Amino acid sequence: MRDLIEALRDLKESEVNELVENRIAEGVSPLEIIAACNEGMVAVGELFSQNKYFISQLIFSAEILKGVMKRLDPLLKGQAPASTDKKVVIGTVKGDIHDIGKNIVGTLLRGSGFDVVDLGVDVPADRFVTAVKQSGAKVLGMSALLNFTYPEMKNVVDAVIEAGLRDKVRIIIGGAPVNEQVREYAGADHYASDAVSGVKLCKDVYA
Ligand code: B12
Repeated sequence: MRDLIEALRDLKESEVNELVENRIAEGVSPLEIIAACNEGMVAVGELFSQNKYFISQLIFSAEILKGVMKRLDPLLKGQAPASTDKKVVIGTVKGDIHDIGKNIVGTLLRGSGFDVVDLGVDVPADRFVTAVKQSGAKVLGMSALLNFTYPEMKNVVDAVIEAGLRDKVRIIIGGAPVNEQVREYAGADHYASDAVSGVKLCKDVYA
């Protein structure tokens, strides 16, 4: 997958698309392709933090990855029918507009038979709370890719406590720079390093 990781890092759109097609044809799982793309995006992020890439390149990398996801989405969706009793509320926290990872989580959840209430990006705490109340979801998933939005994750957890819902909903957080320390700080129940482990956690809640 090195070639795909490097093509994405170097923003070679047509090469990325060609390599993705080749991998699909070879029978490589879409999840493996996503993992490689993730690595490519981390490399793009590193070049950005070293001032070798600028915001325009960040935007372009996201466009390339969105194109790849459009191609992979139908392969991820699976055959599972939407179920009404397995509900998950997801969203990217206030102040943050990164949504590619969150969308992958949503697609995989739907493919596993979950009914997903996706609140989108830049979601304030009260909207998370309202959605959990209205849907009766037992899982609330938050995505954040900016370290200055960690306090927002804590705000959401605090708002859930204030609404008296804390013992009714399991809170899972994710996003590239998030880790166990952030989970502890925010007061969430679980941290998922990738979409697949996030889906597994949701399955455990509803098992
Ligand atoms: C693409 C990108 C953008 C795009 C986003 C487009 C979009 N529609 O999402 C744009 C150009 C808009 C952008 C903007 C900015 N970005 Co940006 N961006 C990235 C980049 C390169 C890739 C992110 C990505 O899509 N990765 C691929 C996906 C698939 O990975 P993922 O999101 O991590 O998701 C996976 C897992 O984490 C997990 N997951 C994610 N969420 C959740 C949630 C749950 C519940 C679960 C279970 C799992 C889960 O599942 C996914 C699949 O396995 C990252 C670099 C990086 N290291 O990630 C920087 C990065 C996140 N950005 C960064 C910065 C600084 C910014 C800006 C502040 C730049 C600026 N000066 O304006 C702005 C902020 C805008 C805002 N307010 O949100 C920094 C953040 C540093 C930090 N730690 O705070 C990073 C790390 C780059 C860097 N190294 O400096 N960015």
